[in-house]
Amino acid sequence: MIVDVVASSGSMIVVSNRLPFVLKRTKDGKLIRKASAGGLVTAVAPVVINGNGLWVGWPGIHLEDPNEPIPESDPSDITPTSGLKSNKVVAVRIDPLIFDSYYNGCCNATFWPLFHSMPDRATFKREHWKSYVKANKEFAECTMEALKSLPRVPNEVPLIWIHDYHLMLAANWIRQAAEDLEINCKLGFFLHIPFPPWDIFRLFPWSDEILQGMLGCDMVGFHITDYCLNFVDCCQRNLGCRVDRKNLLVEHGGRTVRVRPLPIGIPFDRFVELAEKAPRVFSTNQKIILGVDRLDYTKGLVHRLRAFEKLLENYPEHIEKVSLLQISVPSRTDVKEYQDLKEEMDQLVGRINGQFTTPNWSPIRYIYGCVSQDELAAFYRDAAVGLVTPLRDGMNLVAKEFVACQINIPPGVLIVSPFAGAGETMHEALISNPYEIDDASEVIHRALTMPEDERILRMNYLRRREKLNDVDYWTKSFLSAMGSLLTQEDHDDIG
Ligand code: ADQ
Repeated sequence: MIVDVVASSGSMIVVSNRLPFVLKRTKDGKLIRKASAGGLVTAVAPVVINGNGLWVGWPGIHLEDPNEPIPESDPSDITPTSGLKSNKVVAVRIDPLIFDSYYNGCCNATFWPLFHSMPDRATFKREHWKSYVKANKEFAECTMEALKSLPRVPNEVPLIWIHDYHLMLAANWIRQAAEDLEINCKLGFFLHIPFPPWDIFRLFPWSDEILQGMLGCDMVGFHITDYCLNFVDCCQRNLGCRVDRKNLLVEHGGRTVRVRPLPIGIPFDRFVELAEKAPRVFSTNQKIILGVDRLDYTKGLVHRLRAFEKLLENYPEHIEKVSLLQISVPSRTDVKEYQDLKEEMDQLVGRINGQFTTPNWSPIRYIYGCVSQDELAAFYRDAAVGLVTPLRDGMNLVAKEFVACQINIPPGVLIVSPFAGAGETMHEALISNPYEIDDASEVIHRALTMPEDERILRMNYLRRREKLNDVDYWTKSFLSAMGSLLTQEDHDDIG
């Protein structure tokens, strides 16, 4: 049962690498806020605002003056974070060189590829690790300041919710500092990317420290059970912890840590509303296959283009009838691997279009940029096929946004990679292994030729599940799992 945990247990402190908005400096030196509107922010911000909470994170800019105040949101801002007053925000300040080596180095050049099971792309540098330790300490200290500032209410225990691979060490320091000061709190962690199997994880030279950091929490959440089992396995094999695989428990430092699969959802109703309002975007009768991704090597974009090319070679009946619309938002553009990927994509799109384009038709339409939420909803709604084929992905929200917007009857078809968390939970999608180009092209053909009644049946199930398990449900599930710790702690025991 989902309960109103924050109301019953006290306030919440959210800790994430980024605050739910970024600060920008205008030409005249004034600091202003720029809102972010992702699903996570939409779901978590109200809990912080309504539950007397605080949000600890880096503000997106290096602030030199430690006393410079955080500005309030602009009166025209109608995003969920507009209610987050500056006194509810703790901006973490980190030396720019340390930040660069922590964020671009350890987080994005080591953990990102390693946790996506791509160790060949990972770099292991002692300097980056040292910066990661320093940055995590900084976040932990800021969180402690936030915790100390909360009013102490009898029988209420503040919850601290730490997000993602940037902050895997912080929990342990927070726990120790809180214990020293005799401040009661409960700590939870959620990892948004996959947790890799032991033989990959142990390649990281300081893997013990990572596990010890995460085990500073009372509960550790992942998208799916496989990642939970990987984590439990690593705790046993790296640290020698006693574990209970069935109940997903790890014993560490005299405490029992719960591990839970908590698949993230999207703001389903908001996407439906957008899809209902958005004007038509495609002027032709051609069927559109849609891909929407950050331009990242984990998303399988090169494999996807090759599968589409194979489709045109093997099934020429789709020529002039089907186009692939690939929308890729620029990401980590100052990193060489990402620049190389952009180059490869540009060349591949050029080559395939050069080979197949006719006077009336081009096979690939490629947008390198961000599109608005309204436009995105219209693309999702009017596409015949949603192609979500990452090589590895924690969950993948695009698959969920696509089905939410599929309000036309008959609907389109979703294709998902089995290597995304979404492939584990969205059972009625067509599953396609992106590494096997021939098979991937067959699956696209199957989607394009699927009978209407099968499309309706599959999409109905997919939509029903995502509506029920939306992002609010996810937030409440997390809080509920944390909250039940307050009363059931004594029962968690590895027998
Ligand atoms: P990401 O790797 O960023 O998230 P994803 O879950 O697909 O991946 O979310 C991307 C978001 O960006 C979606 O909401 C999508 O609408 C938006 N987006 C992508 N391309 C866009 C474009 N061109 N224009 C506008 N918007 C665009 C990480 C993990 C995922 C996990 C999420 C949440 O890597 O596996 O699902 O966190 O936990």
